[in-house]
Amino acid sequence: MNTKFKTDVFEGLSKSLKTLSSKYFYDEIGDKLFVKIMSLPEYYLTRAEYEIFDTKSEDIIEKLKLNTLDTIDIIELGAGDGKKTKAFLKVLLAENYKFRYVPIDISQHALNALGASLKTEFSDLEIEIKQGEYFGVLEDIKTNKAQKVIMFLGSNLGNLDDEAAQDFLVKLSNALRVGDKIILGLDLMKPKEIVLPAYNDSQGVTKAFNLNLLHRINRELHADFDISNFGHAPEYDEKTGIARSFLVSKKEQKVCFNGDHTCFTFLKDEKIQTETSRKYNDAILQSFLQHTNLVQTSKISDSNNYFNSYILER
Ligand code: AVJ
Repeated sequence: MNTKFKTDVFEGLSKSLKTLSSKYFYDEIGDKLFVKIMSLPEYYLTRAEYEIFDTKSEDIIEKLKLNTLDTIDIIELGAGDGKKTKAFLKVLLAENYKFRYVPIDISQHALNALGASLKTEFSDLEIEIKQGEYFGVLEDIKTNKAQKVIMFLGSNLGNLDDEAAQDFLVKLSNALRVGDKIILGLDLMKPKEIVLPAYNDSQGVTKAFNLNLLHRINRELHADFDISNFGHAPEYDEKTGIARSFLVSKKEQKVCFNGDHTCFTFLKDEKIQTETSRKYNDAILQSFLQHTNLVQTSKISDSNNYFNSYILER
């Protein structure tokens, strides 16, 4: 069960630039911390994207140019808490579109919670929960002839390094049929005075979120990280638009797994990279779409121009 986690951690800590994958942030505690992050004053991303869905869902729907003859599959990659999606589905229902909502997530727990809250809020909504990896599920429903709208929100694409993001878009485009659409939510490049505090909030929630990864490794992989010996250090390069978070070793130290079975040494100030959060602009997205069958047909921005909902079409 933990073997993939363990190999990934050992591999990452063996590199000359130590790395841990941000996908391991989201255990039970990590999920709760991320919910807190979403309402932090400094974390503008969620508010900006919610504003788009709250005030401009009509506009998004119009720009999707949906074929209303058939039932549409609205497929969301990553279930989330559904706040933005609910604002969107509400308008689709009000405009009498015939659709099914299909949230895909790796976490059955998150899906159950979302499913239950949707059932109470929208009794007429047709919902089909799919537990699994995005592409596994997309492959399974590829034969389904319905027009698809894929929702991939929250700037989650930004967690992938550039090459991986391009591969992801190629795979996504290959899972779609001509005429299918994507709503892709991306955080935009902006001054570091705005980006950095979003990853280094004054209450220390993001720091706790980052350090939780070490707690999780201690708990699940029987390591002996002394958490107080590590600091939280985000960086943002305005020129490239790439934000990264690091854990920094406050002193020279050794961390061992399973007693003394496997140990890793850390120099004073040595960093572990834990997360990439790329910020986009139109040109970067355009260049990433070059190797896909996708075209950008519109974009909708929030009032601060912090965040874009891009509409793509296969
Ligand atoms: C959910 C991946 C978009 O990178 O901004 C928030 C996760 N990490 N604070 C992001 C996150 C630290 C978030 N994404």
